[in-house]
This record gives sequence, C-alpha cells and structure tokens, in this order.
Amino acid sequence: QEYTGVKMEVVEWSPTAKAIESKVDGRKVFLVAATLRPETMYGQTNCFVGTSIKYGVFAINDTEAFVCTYRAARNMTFQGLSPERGQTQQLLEIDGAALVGTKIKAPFGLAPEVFVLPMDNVLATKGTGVVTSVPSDSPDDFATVSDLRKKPEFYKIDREWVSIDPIPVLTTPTYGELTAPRLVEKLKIQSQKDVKQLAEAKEIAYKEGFYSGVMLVGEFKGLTVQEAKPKVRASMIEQGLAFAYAEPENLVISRSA
Ligand code: ZZB
Repeated sequence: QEYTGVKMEVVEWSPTAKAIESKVDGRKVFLVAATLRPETMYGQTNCFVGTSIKYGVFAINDTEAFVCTYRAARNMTFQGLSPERGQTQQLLEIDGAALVGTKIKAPFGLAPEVFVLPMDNVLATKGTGVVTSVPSDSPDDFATVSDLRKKPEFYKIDREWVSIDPIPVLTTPTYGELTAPRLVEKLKIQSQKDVKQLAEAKEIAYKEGFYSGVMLVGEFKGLTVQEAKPKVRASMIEQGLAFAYAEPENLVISRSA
C-alpha cells in the first residue's frame, strides 16, 4: 500500500503532552498522518488519534522528530527515514489520549491550523496510527466529528477544537461538494459506531471521488481528481510537507503448531 505521509507540525502541545517539548533536543515535531487521498488535504479540519494507542516520538534526524506508532516508525527505517537503516531512535512514548488537544499545522489546508481529536476506529495496525480528517470526503471523519460535536464532555474535548465545518474540496455529479455528509445522511449513519454502513459509504466515496470528482480548490482547481491526485502529492513532497510511505502487505501468520 503506497501512502502519502503528511507532516503535521506541532504548533502547541496540549497540557498533557507538554513534557515532550523538553525531551526532543530542539527538534521540530510532526504528527505524521498516512493518507491515500492527498488531493483532499485542502479540506483537513482536524487530525485523529486512538486514545488507547501508544505512540512514540521518533528522531528522524538531528532536526526533526515524528509522532506515530512504533510499527510505522520501524517501517520508515527501511525507507530512508531514520539515521540508520532498521534502527528506530525513540525519544519517548506517549498515550494517544495525552495528544488530544494539541494544535498542529495542516499542510495545504484551507484551515491552516487544526486540533488533534479522538476517534474510536483508529487501527494501530494500519498506516501511522495518525489519521488526518477530511469530513467533506471521508464518511468516517464526518461521522466522528459529528459525534464529537454532539458530546464534547463525553469525549473529554473542548468544543472549540471541533469548530471547523466541512470544507468543500471537490465536486461529484451525484453528491455535489460534500460527498461524505451526503452519504452519511443517505445511508442513515448515526455515529462512528455504524462501522458496516461506514465501510460501504467509504467504498462509494472513494469510487465517486476518483472517477467523477473535479477539484474545486487549490493549485489544480478544475482538474479531475484522477489528474490532480499525483500532482498534489508531488507538490507536497517537493515542498517538504510530505513523503512517500509504503507499507508491506499484511502477512497472515498461522499460529498452528
Ligand atoms: C485522508 C482522507 C480523506 C482519507 C478522504 C480518506 C478519504 P483504507 O481506505 O481503509 O485503506 N486511515 C489511515 N490510517 C488509518 C488508521 N490507522 N486507522 C483508521 N483509518 C486510517 O484506509 C486509508 C484511509 O483511512 C486513509 O486515507 C485515512 O483517511 C484512513 F476523503 O486520509 B484518509 C472515502 C475515503 N476518503
């Protein structure tokens, strides 16, 4: 699976993550989100972590450190993203819950600064364990942001962290400018817990966006999504805001014997 690793630079740590600041030797720290949809980065409204997932802060070189799962950091060491091949350099470990409320930059985002928020369905075993959120085009993100807005106290977040509305990025003939909210409504999805319908909505949103989407914003406005996708990705990488991150196929290891 070939992802784009999006570098979301920390602007201000949450009080619960503040201690990191003094332990990174002056490095810039980035939460790194793995995405398959670089063309939607204009519409980022926040970023998600899993509250019970353990993250590490990994030195990538003398000036930068990445926040992601150990698993992802180890994969990165085989892709030229560490001082030494196969060797992670973990500066410290932190719970996802402690990262919530951290303010970060959203590369290419029309909302340039966003907050880290909790999501139930973040998989520790996929990507970097950090997910950038685009509620206009990702049904999972829209459903989760809606949950958070309904019950900020329950999710232990500040209302202000979830105040950015979905931002139109591309348009499709069937669903218009806000594909994900339309699909969530159409499939009667109530919350992030409706995982089955969300999987179906994701499938539809991917296909519709990729085959029929036209960019509404950004450098490649007016191009089809198919044309824009690699161009947005290349532009982000060229500007040092992202990098290629590949993941080995999931191996199913038999536990017999
Ligand atoms: C931004 C984005 C915008 C995404 C969109 C999707 C969509 P997939 O499709 O299942 O292979 N993701 C990445 N890592 C994780 C994780 N650890 N746990 C849960 N979700 C994760 O997964 C790839 C997509 O799932 C990624 O692309 C990321 O969200 C999320 F408009 O990044 B995406 C219709 C989807 N639209």
